[in-house]
Amino acid sequence: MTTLISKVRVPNDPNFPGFPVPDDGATGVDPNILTWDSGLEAKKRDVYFGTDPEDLALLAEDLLSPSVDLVNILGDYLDSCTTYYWQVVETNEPNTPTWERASLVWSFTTKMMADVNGDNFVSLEDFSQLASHWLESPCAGDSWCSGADINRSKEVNKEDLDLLILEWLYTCP
Ligand SMILES: [Ca+2]
Ligand SMILES: [Ca+2]
Repeated sequence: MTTLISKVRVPNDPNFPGFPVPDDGATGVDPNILTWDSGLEAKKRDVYFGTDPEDLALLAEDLLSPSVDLVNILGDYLDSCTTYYWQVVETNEPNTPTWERASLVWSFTTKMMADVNGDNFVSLEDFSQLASHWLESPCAGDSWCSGADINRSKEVNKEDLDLLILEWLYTCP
């Protein structure tokens, strides 16, 4: 059994995972995918994720590249106006790692999911965008039928309309 050596980070140390996307502290975002720059010589990566920075859950492990398909792994859409936290832990040798290096705990805050056009207000413009994609399927990839598939179910239908009504005339605090 090898004992892992956890190295102590210094700011912007290229040995550590850094430069998260979305940016640390970004607001009004709705990311499908989380990416970052790997530390030097990192071979595998685990990602931890959640709404409590003190209690993050393992989202994905043994990733070969610095990218995680957030929405597909969750199998769900993100909550509106919610701050999520995430942290990356990288190791060198996949099977017998001699070190692991953790990123800082990064965060981002989501927009309202029903704010299709991203102006931080749920209004007629969002409704008309939803209507223009009505019953479109399958919505996938990065755009989710231009955001009209509010709940990321891959179809624009009444469920999305219900979510829009729920957030009608609402802005994130
Ligand atoms: Ca809007
Ligand atoms: Ca949908």
